Parts: sequence; structure tokens; C-alpha cells
Amino acid sequence: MIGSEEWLEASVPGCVHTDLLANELIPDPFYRDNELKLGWIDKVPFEYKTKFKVDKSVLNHDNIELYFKGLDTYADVYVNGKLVLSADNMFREWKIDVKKFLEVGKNELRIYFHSPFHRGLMEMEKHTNKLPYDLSPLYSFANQPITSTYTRKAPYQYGWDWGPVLTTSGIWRGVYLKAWNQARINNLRIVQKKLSADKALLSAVFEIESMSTEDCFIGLSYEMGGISKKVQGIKTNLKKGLNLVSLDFEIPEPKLWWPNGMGEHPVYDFVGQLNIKNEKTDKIKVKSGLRTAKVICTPDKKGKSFYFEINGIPIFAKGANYIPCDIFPSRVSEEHYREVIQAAVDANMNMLRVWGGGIYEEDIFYDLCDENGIMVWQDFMFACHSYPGYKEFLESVKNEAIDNVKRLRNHPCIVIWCGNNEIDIIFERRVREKIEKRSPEIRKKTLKTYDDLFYKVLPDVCKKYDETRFYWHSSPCGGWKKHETANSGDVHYWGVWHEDHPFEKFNENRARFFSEWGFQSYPEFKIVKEFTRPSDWDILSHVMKSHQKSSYGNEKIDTYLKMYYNTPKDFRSYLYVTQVMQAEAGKLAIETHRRNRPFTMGTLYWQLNDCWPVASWASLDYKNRWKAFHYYAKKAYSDVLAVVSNFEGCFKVQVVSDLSESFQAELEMKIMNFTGKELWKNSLPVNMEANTCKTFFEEKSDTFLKEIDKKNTAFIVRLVQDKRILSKNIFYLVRFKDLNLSKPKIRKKITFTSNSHRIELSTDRFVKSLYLSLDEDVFFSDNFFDLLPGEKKIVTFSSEKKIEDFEKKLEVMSLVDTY
Ligand code: BMA
Repeated sequence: MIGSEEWLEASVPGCVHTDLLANELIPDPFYRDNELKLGWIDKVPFEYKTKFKVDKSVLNHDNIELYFKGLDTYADVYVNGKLVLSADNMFREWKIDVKKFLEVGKNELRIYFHSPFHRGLMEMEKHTNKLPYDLSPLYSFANQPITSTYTRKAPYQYGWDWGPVLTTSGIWRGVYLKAWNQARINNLRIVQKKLSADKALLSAVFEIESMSTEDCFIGLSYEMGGISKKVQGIKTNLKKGLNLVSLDFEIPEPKLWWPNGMGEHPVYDFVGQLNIKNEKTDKIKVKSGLRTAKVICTPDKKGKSFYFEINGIPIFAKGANYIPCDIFPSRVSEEHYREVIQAAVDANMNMLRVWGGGIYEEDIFYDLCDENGIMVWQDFMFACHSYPGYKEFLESVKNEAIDNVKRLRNHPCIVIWCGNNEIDIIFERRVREKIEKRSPEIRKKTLKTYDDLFYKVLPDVCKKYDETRFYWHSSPCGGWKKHETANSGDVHYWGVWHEDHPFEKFNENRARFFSEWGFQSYPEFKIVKEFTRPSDWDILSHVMKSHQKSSYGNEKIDTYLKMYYNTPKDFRSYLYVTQVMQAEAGKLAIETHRRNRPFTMGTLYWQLNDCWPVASWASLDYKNRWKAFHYYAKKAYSDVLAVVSNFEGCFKVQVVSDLSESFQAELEMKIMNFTGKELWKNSLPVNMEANTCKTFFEEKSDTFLKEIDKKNTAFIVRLVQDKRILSKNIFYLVRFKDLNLSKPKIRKKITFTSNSHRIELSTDRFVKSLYLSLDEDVFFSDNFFDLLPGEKKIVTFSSEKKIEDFEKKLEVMSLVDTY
């Protein structure tokens, strides 16, 4: 820290907050309201230094480059006291020729980080006047000036309606010293020109930097499933400077990459080789998968379709919006990435949207999405604000886009580039109105700043560096310079939550593709205990309110609680009921969107994960523990789903299948009262085509449910194939607060074998959203489920050690216990 005499240990990759924390100079930013005490950190500069050894053999190279994978953000870099770089964009990679600054033996690298807050302010002051019309802030989630839009840095660190204001600085990605002679391969891109079952026509495009004109040989091999093959290399001539060399080749019987649930997700390893004068000059390794990916926007009677087509098959996108896993992204471990992607896979998702207010993710994130068949909707990092359009800013964005498109374009998982999050609708709804009143000249200029970024700079980069991928200029929108509408393009549906629409509106609200919708909940009591003291255990306490970043979050939750649930009797019940409410709302939305296929072809809820412990729309908490919604989402996203709906006077049972093959099964339906008595039942054969939704049972609600005591019954549907349950669903006929639930007698039988616990549960009457909890951090195979009388439910969890007094420690509660 500047001004302090002492140099402290620091980590690279890292950031100032985590370094200060490790040196015990600041308290844990997530504990109680500590965040509010740390606002000084982004107002002061910090300096990092290190010594590194360069030996003669390294220094003898013709070129030595200092390579930063990322610097956050305003960083002056000095090598042996000489300024070699002034960085100003967190999302860029920086490569500096440092040969002339290095010495044999010890060298010093020093980096001075300016306060992002002050530098942002300076940029803002310098350029606001030059902007035709100051549009910032359109809206602000934090109470500080929106300097963020003038700084190319992760927007969410300036505060969001689920995130703290912890605006950090630091060497957030790796640093390398790269030495080379003569020529090197900077980049290898695998371009798919034609793909069919019998062969893939590909081109390997090498970007080679050469110090002189040279004859060279370019070679390539690829590996799949342990078998390596060499393709015919080429001889060519390199000119001095940058060269693009294409090597066309074929892969016979290619192994196609498919989204999760549709098939395998094989990833090929490619090794590119550069030889000059029979010497192996350089080598590069990249991975890629073979698939075609299209976004189909075809006009039809209602508007225009919007869906993803992979290898010629229309895919219903099932997934969530993804935000960075930590407010300090440099400390996210590989293990954490594995868990979060695994949680998406386990919940039967096939798509994640990397939302534009976060970061272009680490390579490992995309590697894991490749390996697991998770398609990625990749936003560029712009969200919810107007951004400036001055020359230097556009240039910086262009370079940032080039760096990231080039880094990520070989990943088969990425299926769309998207310009920004919600700026188009904000422009439509707010800015255009505001500027209508201005002179035509100002109006023109203002709109130009938006168009320059999202209709020119970004699509131009995509076209030049990754022409095979689809570019969509904003999420949501209705098409090229068209508003979002239900009938074309993608939609963010926030009527439920932001506009107080009842959950039932999910039924009515139709769109081609829901790229956002959601509902908030609190994390579990166990987690709340980690960041609070007992005196904070009140939703309205100062500390709890510091972990609720939506200005009207608690109000909204209360409004919906009143609509659907009995008032929770205490703090713990409150936390639990908010989770169940979020889960039920999410279930209804997902089921509705899926049964509306093929009109609707995708649903991504807001949001998968959290970046700190907080009340939020996430289905996973900060430590990737499953909230009720994640368990519900897993069921609602299962490949085969039986759905019940009661809407516009029509009671329906439908089956949705995302399977690529047809199947037959039996649909068993019954109405049961809460003590387990069957009041009605029916069973039908089901013949399902691949990838469809079909209605099997349809009655007029009034007539069908006339004699039914709705407060004491539920409709249960099972889809059974050879005694195997493909899908099971329970549908309630009234709102949850109107159910006549009574205290059940729940029997538990617990067995422990090696490292796995098995809990067998049964009940004498209906149990709504049964919740198992333990103080130990364990993962239950199922939770928050409804338990029916006469049913045996097995829940397992693994734990290395036998938990002492397990029976006593295992807590079981359900909705009836909360009021
Ligand atoms: C969406 C997102 C975020 C926000 C969320 C909840 O529209 O794009 O900006 O966090 O709503 O309000």
C-alpha cells in the first residue's frame, strides 16, 4: 500500500483485498457488515513488486516478452525502474517486449495500481463534457458515482442487486516471461468448414510471428480417445511480422460434440508445429470440438423463431444465468469451477449464460463446459448502463474483444456472442424518451455512441475473428435494431418479481426464448450463521439488510409471502419458506416454458450462483450448496417430464421430452387426499416422439375438479416405463397457504455403510417440501421434496466419517412447521 513503509507478502494471481486479508490488515469482507468498512480500499493506490532471476540462456533470445494474462485495472508496470506499460483494461492481455530492460541475474518487476475509483472519476470528468449527452447513471445498484462505465473493469464489483461494493485492484491473472527466437506461433484456430457424419472439413489457421522472411514447414496432428493422427503438413514462406497460414485437412468419421442430454461431448486435442530449416521452432496445443451451432431466426406467422440448432437438431435450451463465483475472481479455485459446472450438469442443464456484468471467464470454465456439454451464451462485458463512445474507449473495447474472441473461439461450448445485458431495452425505454426532447443533432450523436459499440465495434470483431458464430447485439432484443417482443428474439421476463405479477402469470407469459426470469430467496440458516451473530438473526437487522442488496428485495419477498404462504413464525422458518417459494415459482416457470415448446425454445433462470453470501435469485449459494430451487430445477429440467397445468379453465397433463429418440410409457394419474386416500385415478399409454411436447389428458377444470376438496388433495402423475419412474410430479389445486396440512409422523431409518449414509423416510400423511439439515456440510441426494403417505423415500449422502449421534443431529422440517 502506498504510504506504508512495510512491504507485505502478496499472491499472484490475486488482488489487494485478498492480500490485505491474508496479512490480517482487514477483517473478512463477508462477515456481518464489514463490507461497509472497506470502502477506502478502492480510493487508494497500491504497489506490488517482486524480484525475478533471468539467466544468460534466457537473455540470449532475440525476443523476451512480459506477458500478463490480466491486470486489474489502471496499472503502471516498471521493469528495473523503467515504465514499460500503462494498462487500463482489466479484460485485456498485455504483451510487452522487455528484452532491452532485462539484466543477467536479478531483475525487479514493480506495478503501481492507481485507485480505480479516482481514475474512473478522472476519465468520467474528462469525457462527460465530450459526450453529446450524459446518460449515466441510467440506474445504479450502488450509491457511488457510476465511474464503472468509464473503466473497463468487472462491472459487478461496483455493486449489484446481489453483490457488495468491493472494487478491487491487482494482478488478477498469471504473469509470464516468454523468450523466443526467429519465429513463433501466437495462435492456432480450428475452423470448421463442413461437418457431416462421414467427414469433417477443417482448416487450422496459424498466426505466426516471424522476425524475418523464412521458408517453413507447418505440421498438425490431432488426438481423440488416445489415438493420434498426423495430417499432411505444408511448406510455406513467412514474411517478416505477422502471418496467417491456413492448413486444410479432414477428419474422417468425426466424433460430434453434443449438448448435455443429447449425446457425448468429445473434445479433440490439436498440436500445431512450426519448423524452420528442419529445426522444431515452435509448437502449440489447442482443444476443440466438432459441431455445427446455429441460432435460427426464421420468420413465421407470429414473428421470428429464436432457437439453437446443434448438428442440425433444434435444442431446447435449459439452464441459468451465470455470474462470477466470487467478488474477488482471482481466488476462485479449479475445484470451485468443477463444482459449479457439475451442479449445472446434475440439474440437467445444457446452457449457461455468462452475463455481461461480470468477467470473461477463466479458460478452465470453458474447458469444463466443453467437457460437460454445457452450451455457453457469452455476453460481452457491458450491463445495464450507457457506456461512453469516445475514440480511446472504443479502441480499448475493440482490443479487449479481439483478445477474448481469439482466446475463446476454439471452444465448442460457446454458441453465441452477445453485445450486452439489457442496454438495448434501457435505451428503448428510457434513453430514447429522454433524448427525444433534445436537439436532433444531440439525439443522433447519443444513439451513435450505442450503435458504435454494439452494432459496429463488437460485431466487426466477431466477423473478423470468428465469422462462424452468431452475434446478437443485446439480451434481450427482438432482432437487429428491433425491440424485444414475445414473438421474436429473447426476453427477460421480470413481471414476476420486479412488477409484482402473481406466479400464475408465468402461465400466460409466452416468448420465444426466456434468457432471464427469477425470484429471490435467502440462503440456509447454516450459512447465515457463518456471517452473522445471533443478535443479527432478524431479516430487518442491519447486518441481514447488508446482505440483501436489492433495494426492495425484502418488500417483494413479503408481498409474495402474503400471497402464497402463511406468515413464517420465526427467522429460521422465514429463511426456509423463502427458499421453498423461490423453488415453487421456478418450477412453475420452467414447466410452463418447456410445455410451450416449440414456440418457446429456451429458458435460463436468473441466476445460478452467488459471489458472496447474500439474499439473491441464485439456486446455489456462495459455496455451491444447493438451495431448494436447485433441487426443484433438477427435476423440472429432467429430459422427460410429466407436467400438470390448470390454466384458462383447462386442466391438462402433458409430457415433454428432450430425448433424441421416441419412447413408450404409461401415464398414471391420481387424486389423493392428505392422508393417502385415492379419490380418482386413471392410466393412459403414452407414445412420445423425440424432442416434443404432447398433451395426453385434457378436461374442463370446473367439471373435472367439481367434487374435489381442493384444500385437502393433490394431483399426482407418474410416467412409468417397465416399473421405472421416468417422471413424477405433484400438482396442488390451491395456493400453498390454503392447503390443510397437518403435522405428519415422519419415520426415519438410518443406515451407514462405509462412506455413505442412507436415510429411509416414510410418513402417515402428506409432507410438503420436507427439508433435511445437518450442521455438517454434506450433500443430500434429494431435499425439499414432497413425501406422500405410503411412499418410501431414500436419501443418501456421503461423508468420510461416521457422524456421531446422527439421528439426533439430523433435523427434519416441512412447510407445516413454519407457521
Ligand atoms: C437482471 C440482470 C441483473 C439483475 C437481475 C435482478 O435483469 O440482468 O442486472 O441482477 O435482473 O434484478
